[in-house]
Amino acid sequence: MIVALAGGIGGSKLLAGLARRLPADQLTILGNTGDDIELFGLRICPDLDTITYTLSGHCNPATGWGLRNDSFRCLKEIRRLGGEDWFQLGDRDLATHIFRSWLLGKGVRLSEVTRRICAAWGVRQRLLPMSDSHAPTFLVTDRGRLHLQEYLVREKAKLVVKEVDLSAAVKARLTPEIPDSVQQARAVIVCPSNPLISIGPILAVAGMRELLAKCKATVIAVSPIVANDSLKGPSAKMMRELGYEVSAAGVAAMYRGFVDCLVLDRSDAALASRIEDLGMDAWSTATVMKSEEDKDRLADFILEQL
Ligand code: FO1
Repeated sequence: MIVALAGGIGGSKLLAGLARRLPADQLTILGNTGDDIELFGLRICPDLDTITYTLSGHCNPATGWGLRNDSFRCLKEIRRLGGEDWFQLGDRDLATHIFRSWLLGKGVRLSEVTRRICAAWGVRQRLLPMSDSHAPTFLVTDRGRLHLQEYLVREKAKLVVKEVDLSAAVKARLTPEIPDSVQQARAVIVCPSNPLISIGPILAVAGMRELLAKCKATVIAVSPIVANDSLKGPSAKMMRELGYEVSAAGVAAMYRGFVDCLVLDRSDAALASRIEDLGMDAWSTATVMKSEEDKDRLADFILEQL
């Protein structure tokens, strides 16, 4: 059994490779729900949905989120009625949010709702939300405290970040499925997702770091920072603003204490000895995933080391 911790877009790339290489019943994914937001009375879980749509082959390849060939007629009507339309919710995507919100309203756990949505999309890997409680991430910026999606999407990640507020995740509880799956795992893979806002919330849930530090599995993280920059998204900008070193060594420092090996890009191989000084192995390979072959190659590299 392999357990993978993942956010949305960056994480899904490696998950696509792992899913092609492993039997479906041997891959369990712990998905970030710190990105979740309530809009129009609906619970939107962007990372869980990005993973589901990617593994089912229906994700929009142009954006890395949402559904391929979706339309936006409902959102247009919402705008006409005076509602906000900064968060692009497609018509077919909305069905997922309506269905999820309906079940949550009846008291069904998010883990079970996610299982039903995955089954409907033909996703046979196990996708577990990091918690059943709603635990949104907020950012304290130079223009005040915002929900993560307001910062990322509405403000286009332009504001200066002063603090990542994970207090809701800290108060959230792990689901019973999570310790069970980590204890059965041969390896835990931390996908190349943003360490602050995608992996950070998962690690912040009470007991998660300790669970990973004590488990028998080899814990392998893939650095999302290559050549001192993020490949996509605001990881590097946020790390810089919050005073972290923007490098694979900076990522290693954030994961110190529970990660056994950090996979870094070949171009960063010179950082290996600094990373090893932090008490973990450093393996370098090509980590940039532009094509499906790149995703398979990185998945193969990781699985070959186990
Ligand atoms: N990202 C955007 O940049 N703009 C959007 O309007 C947007 C809408 C959206 C709707 C559903 C969904 O599942 C994801 C969506 N995303 C959008 C992606 C999302 O904001 C983030 O990239 C993730 O939360 C970070 O992992």
